[in-house]
Amino acid sequence: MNYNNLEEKDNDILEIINRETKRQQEELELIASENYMSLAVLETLASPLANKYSEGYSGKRYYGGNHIIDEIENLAISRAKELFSAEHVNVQSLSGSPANLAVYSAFLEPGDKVLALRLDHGGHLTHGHSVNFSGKLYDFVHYGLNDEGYVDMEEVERLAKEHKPKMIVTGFSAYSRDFNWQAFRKIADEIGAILFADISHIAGLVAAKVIENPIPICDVVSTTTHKTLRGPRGAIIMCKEEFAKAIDKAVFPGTQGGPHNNMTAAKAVAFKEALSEDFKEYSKQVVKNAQVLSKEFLALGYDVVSGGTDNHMFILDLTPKNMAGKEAEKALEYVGISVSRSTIPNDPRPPFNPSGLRLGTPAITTRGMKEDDMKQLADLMNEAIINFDNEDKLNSIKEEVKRIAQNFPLKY
Ligand code: DSN
Repeated sequence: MNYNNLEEKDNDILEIINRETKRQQEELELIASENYMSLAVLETLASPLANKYSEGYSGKRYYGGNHIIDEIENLAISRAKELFSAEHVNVQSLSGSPANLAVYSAFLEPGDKVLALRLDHGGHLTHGHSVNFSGKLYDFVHYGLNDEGYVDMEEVERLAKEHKPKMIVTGFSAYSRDFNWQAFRKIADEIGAILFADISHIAGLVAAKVIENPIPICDVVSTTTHKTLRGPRGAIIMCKEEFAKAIDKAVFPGTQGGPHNNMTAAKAVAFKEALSEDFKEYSKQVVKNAQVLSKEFLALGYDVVSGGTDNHMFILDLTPKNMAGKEAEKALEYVGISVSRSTIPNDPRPPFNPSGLRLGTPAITTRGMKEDDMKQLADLMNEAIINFDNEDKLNSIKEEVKRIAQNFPLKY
């Protein structure tokens, strides 16, 4: 990319940007929540749209001069509606956590009961963890995974009937299997609960119709826009028309001020990209790559939670290798492969150094990697993990990672 003006004004920051860009070029990204946005999305983020304050919604702003910004927001909304078959979309959410805060505040009063997936079984901090606003404000009860590593629907039903939560949360940040949205709908209807899906991880796969669309089934759905959806960092909230006013009020003025219009426009660009045939092919490849990679690790003697994956990620259980997540993450970081350590269900190890790694394929698939590349990648990662204390070996793996990354260049 061209940074002529920055070069003139601030070489300190430019030098750091260049080093980070080089790192992204030369290393491989297997963090399940990361991706590489297109140059078109990136250019839009850097546009003067960022200068404008636009509190309010199209046609009803609290600042003058917003008639063109209204066009941006309307276009983003109409594209998101088409992409997800949504009745109503709010495109102003700044990120996943503020989006979830807005959803809760639209439907709940402090102290209300909510049922969600526990964090250490694949849920998210904003799904009621005690250190997060969600766990402090609302009374969360948690369901988990069964011994096979799948969401335990019997437990969901039992807890729903026992606690009668006002809301049931579906969705996750570390779970590799399809959710049975209809089964959740049935349980929610039986107790009169609001059904909320956080599809931040799988939104791109939903948009590409690789995964069943929960939006027509749930009352409200939030998603970030930068993971499998491959857009700018940010989020949107989708809901049934009957909840539109409550959601919009909860976003602004309830929990946010002015929207970031450059980000709204970049979301619109990403939605257009996601409506293309290319994006459907990309999304299918993301899942194929994750499935092949998980099989390769099983063949190398690792365990995989639930034995495989239906989406873009899986949780590698390092127990058979007698390794801990933090050490494996560190060895992989050394050789230029970014991953995030993860708990496995009922992990005997502490959360800061758990037994697993969460691996995802959205970013390496954007670079153009295919099934054949997964075997080589699994072999290299295994070598790095088992040689975590052998610096010479790690250095030679690092060179190999750099060589592979250079074969799949980024366009930045
Ligand atoms: N940080 C995101 C993830 O890695 O899943 C969720 O907040």
